[in-house]
Formats: sequence, C-alpha cells, structure tokens
Amino acid sequence: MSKVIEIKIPDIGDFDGVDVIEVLVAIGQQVAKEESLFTLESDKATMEIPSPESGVIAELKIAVGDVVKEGDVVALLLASSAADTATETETEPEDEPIPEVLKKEIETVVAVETATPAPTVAEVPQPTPVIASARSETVAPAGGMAHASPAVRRFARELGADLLKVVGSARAGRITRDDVKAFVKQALSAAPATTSGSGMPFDLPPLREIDFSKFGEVETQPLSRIQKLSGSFLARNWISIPHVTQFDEADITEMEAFRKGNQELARERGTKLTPLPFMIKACVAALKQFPRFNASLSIDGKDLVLKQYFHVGIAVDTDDGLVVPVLRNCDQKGLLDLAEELAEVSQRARDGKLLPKDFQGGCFTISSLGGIGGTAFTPIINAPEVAILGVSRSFMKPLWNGMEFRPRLMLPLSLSYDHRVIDGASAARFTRYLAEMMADIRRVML
Ligand code: CAO
Repeated sequence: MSKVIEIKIPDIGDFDGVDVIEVLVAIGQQVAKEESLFTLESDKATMEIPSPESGVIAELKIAVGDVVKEGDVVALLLASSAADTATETETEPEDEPIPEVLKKEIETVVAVETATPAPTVAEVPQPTPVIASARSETVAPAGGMAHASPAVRRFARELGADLLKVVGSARAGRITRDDVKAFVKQALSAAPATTSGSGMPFDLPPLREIDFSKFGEVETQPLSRIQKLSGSFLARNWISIPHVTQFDEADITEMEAFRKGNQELARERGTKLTPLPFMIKACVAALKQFPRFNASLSIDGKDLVLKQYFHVGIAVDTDDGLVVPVLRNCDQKGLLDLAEELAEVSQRARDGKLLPKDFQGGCFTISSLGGIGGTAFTPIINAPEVAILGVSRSFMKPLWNGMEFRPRLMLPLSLSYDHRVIDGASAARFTRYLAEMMADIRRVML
C-alpha cells in the first residue's frame, strides 16, 4: 500500500515565522532518509529540514521566500516502499498518522545573540557608521527591493552596506552573506584611507589583501559558519559598547572543599560538580544585589530595562566555534540541577544540536576558561546584556591573615561591563560582592 508522508516544520523555538531560503529538492526527486530538503533562516540560526524517510518528493508546498512556522506541512513524500511500486499503482494520500516530529539539525547558531533583538551597530547611537557609504556601480534589482534574508539584511546594516547595490549570487538573485562581504571588501579597497576627514575612530586605513604565500608556505582554511556569524556580532559588540574590565580574585578554598565533598553525591545523580554551578549561583546573588547588571539598554539608549528574571548564558567552546546557550531561572535551581543542565546543554552544543530557543533570554554571561588555564582575560559583552564575567584557572596563593601567610585557593575574575550603564565603582563593588559570595557560598542562600 502506498504511504504518503506529510513533512512538517518541527519545533523551531519561539519564532512565529522563519524564512525559507533554500528548497534543495524538486518534485519527483529521490531523496535519502536524513537528506536535507529545505533551509530555513531566522535572525538567529540557519536550520536544515531533513527528510524523515527515503522516498520520492511527491509535492512541494513551499517556495523560497515563504515564511513557515511549526506544524506547517511543507512537502509530501512518497516513502520508499511505496515509491518502489509507484509506477504500477496510482497513489493517494492517506490519513496516515503524522510522523514523529522531524529531527532538525541546527547547522549554525549565532553565539552571542539573545531573545531581545540586539541593537545592531546601525541602530545603536554611534559616532559614524563603519562604512560611510559603499561605493559600487552595481544596479539595484528590478522592483527596488533587495532579495535577502533578515539575517543578511541585518548583517548588511551592521556593515553599512546598501543592499540595493549588492549583486546576489544565489538562486533567483538572492543576496548571501558572502555577497555582502565581497561588496564591502570591494568598497573598502576602493575607499581612500580616510572617508570623511573627521578624525573619528572609524576613519581607519582599509586592510589590503595580502598574498601571504609570497613570504612562506600557507594553508587557507574556511571559517565555520558559527565562527563567521559570531564574528560579526562580536565585532559589533566590541566597537559599539564602551568596555571596561574589572579584575578581582575570590578565595574559593572553602567552596572547593564543599564542592569536592559533594562530588560523590553528584556522581550518584550521574553528573559532575565543577566550580561553574557555584559561580552561577554567586552571579545570581550579585545580580539581585546590583540590578543594573541585570538590565539592557533600550535601542534608543534612553532607558534601562531591568529584568526580574535570572537567565545566565554560558560560553561553550565547540569544534565549530563559540556558542552561548542560556540556563533559565538559575535563581530557582540547585547546584546539582545546574550541573546536570550544564552538562546536557554543553553536550548538545558540541553535537550542534542547540535550538534557537536555547540562545534566547540571557541576562548575563559567564565565560569560564578555568578548565583550560590563564590568569585573566577581557571578555566581550554579549549585547544586549551589559556585563559578562570571565573566569580563569584557580591557583594557590599565600595570603596574609594579620599574623601569618596561609595558602588559599584563589579564583581570578574578569568582569567586562558597559560603561554607559555601569560605572567603575559599581563594577568594583559587584565583583567584590561576587568574590565574597564565593568565599562563603552559604551566603547565596541568605
Ligand atoms: N579553576 C580550576 N579548575 C577548574 C576551573 C577553574 N576556574 N573551572 C573548571 N575547572 C576544572 C573542572 O573542575 C574540571 O576538573 P576535573 O576534570 O578534575 O573534573 C575541569 O576543569 C574541566 O572542566 P569543564 O570545562 O569540563 O567544565 P566546566 O563546568 O568548568 O565548564 C564549559 C563547562 C562548557 C563552560 C567548558 O567546557 C567550556 O566550554 N569552556 C570554554 C568557554 C570559552 O571558550 N570561553 C571563551 C569565550 S571568549 O572567546
């Protein structure tokens, strides 16, 4: 008997609609199980929708440019067993039960975006755009409307590139991120060393393409999609937020004794208790004490939006680059709950299985390099958040207690903050408070 499967859009997080940017198959095409059929793109992520079964595409219900949401039927698939006999039997769709929610692979996820749309460089008040105007002789597409996804539009806005002047290289003239880059590169190499003569910081000499192989052997490796995407957000945050980094050290001698004393308990629950859950709890306590750190600037820079919830982003190092999933309601979770969630989410991050919703709603980010090493660093704020805590490796230090030097385990803290929102004295108080919480972790319960 023939079996026609409805292919539906799976859970794609808190999005009302995402753009279809590619239809990778045609009617009548044989596809294998898990073969990608469509590419969807939100402003946070690009997702491929794989085929749930092998078979033949019987009908396509969407096209490039459509907007889809969870549950939409996007294609009909004549599943393989049926496809084999399709030449002899005319097939009719049946009221088959809808297949299990299709597996969705997040191919790329922006590392540093969160739920509230982050202000772009073009939107944040700033002295001058990165590129005053791109100079190109290319012609706008007919109709005067550039064909590009929201993410590409945002990317172009950040770089100050006029999309109407960019030539799209993808199907139907769609403009890709690489097209925007090529356009900007061309504009930069054509631009004089200073664009306005204003002496503002963005009046920088353009980077020139260099053939490094003239100087020795080289190998060129493409950046991963995550690296390319997160790179533009990191660059935006770095140039649009006035960063200052406050350094301090927390005495975690007692905290570590407590942590190690409870490692067996963690093991019984099938998890591992690292210092990070303790830091999350200490950060929540500090965010409650200093509400300006749990806030975002409004897009026009005139208001501060203070958050009453405590969602903490954790920077996770993956083979494809840095991603920042968010642990929600950390104020309501215990240390072991956080340890379990951290292990689960960082594993999914490394497997490339995070969903757009995993990145949303962060209030404050922790970037821990403690498992690797180092003494201090200057983390880049994850806009629209206003502060980020960098943590380096703990080390033994002799501390004078008034009578003698005692060996203490110290944890280096590096707090980068947005100086438009937070002044230096508050940052020093916040970091001190954080250190005090970690020095006596029982205080987070007060
Ligand atoms: N000092 C000393 N040891 C530390 C430590 C610290 N500050 N933090 C963690 N450790 C130890 C852990 O206890 C663990 O020890 P054992 O192997 O003996 O159990 C070891 O280091 C490894 O920890 P981990 O990295 O597996 O776990 P974590 O909870 O500390 O961190 C995660 C989880 C996902 C944050 C981490 O794996 C990671 O990806 N870190 C990199 C983040 C990053 O790249 N930041 C840079 C952003 S800016 O480019």
